[in-house]
Amino acid sequence: MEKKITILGVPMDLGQSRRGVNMGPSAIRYAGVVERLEKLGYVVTDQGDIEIGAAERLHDPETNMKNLKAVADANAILGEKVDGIVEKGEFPLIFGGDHSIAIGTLAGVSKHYKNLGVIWYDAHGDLNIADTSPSGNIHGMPLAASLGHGHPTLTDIGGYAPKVKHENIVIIGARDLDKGEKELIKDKNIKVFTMHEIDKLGMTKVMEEAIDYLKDKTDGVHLSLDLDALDPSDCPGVGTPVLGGISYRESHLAMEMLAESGIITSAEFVEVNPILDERNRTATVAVALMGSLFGEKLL
Ligand code: 6HN
Ligand code: MN
Ligand code: MN
Ligand code: MN
Repeated sequence: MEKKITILGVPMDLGQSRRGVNMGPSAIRYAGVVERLEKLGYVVTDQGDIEIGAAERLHDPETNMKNLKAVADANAILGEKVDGIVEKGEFPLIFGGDHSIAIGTLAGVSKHYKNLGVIWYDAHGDLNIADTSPSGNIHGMPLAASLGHGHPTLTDIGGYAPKVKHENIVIIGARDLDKGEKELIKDKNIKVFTMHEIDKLGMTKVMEEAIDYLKDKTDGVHLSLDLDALDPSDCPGVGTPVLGGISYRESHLAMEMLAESGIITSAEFVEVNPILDERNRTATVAVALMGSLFGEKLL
């Protein structure tokens, strides 16, 4: 991993319908992320937050999407910023904001790799397109958009598509997939470790398989970590909690194994909503997991 980490906050709340997730970056900073990473020997630069445009709050019946333009505009700016961070040889560490920001992060990262891998750590697949979305919320669409599926306003951000190939992604923690998402997973043979596999195989085996699956065919791997992948008892501060999630300890193990593997080249932590949280627990968990991802050891 690079020794220089650059943080960028994205106070995006227009990709879903619950206010407060725009305060995620502040909550993560408040939980002590910079100090935590500096202690590990990294040089950390915080570029602050990018600006998010005004909400349209329109559910456009034509597109079945909410705030399409504002979400797309912010992601285009995010993509350019992230591109600049990678250009300088630094590790981009992005704080959401809702998960729609993965579209911009991947737009910025992916042009630097021939075969970018993505680990999507999430209760959801985020593989909807407007036609399959039950909500019209763009935070349920970023992985699909990055694979080239959906509205061109989203898929073509950064001026190219797709950002990633179906065979280069791994979803971990899924337990709430919509009908269209399941169809896409089967149709494209997307690698998914649902909670069933995590229960059955254990997190060690799941991570070994996930790392093996990506290691040789990718030249960089982005970690997109949605805090709702974890169980709501550990991470109550998320907008779309789903019971029966990954535990705090299993998540540490997953991050530690990623650190050992050395494959991760960029990361984002999303969906922290301090308004829905209890004493900033979810942001605190996020920062603890970043510690493990960047090599923190217990002994
Ligand atoms: N997330 N599948 C649901 C939808 O509305 O498309 C939920 C998406 C949640 C998205 O948590 O990032
Ligand atoms: Mn998500
Ligand atoms: Mn989710
Ligand atoms: Mn659902």
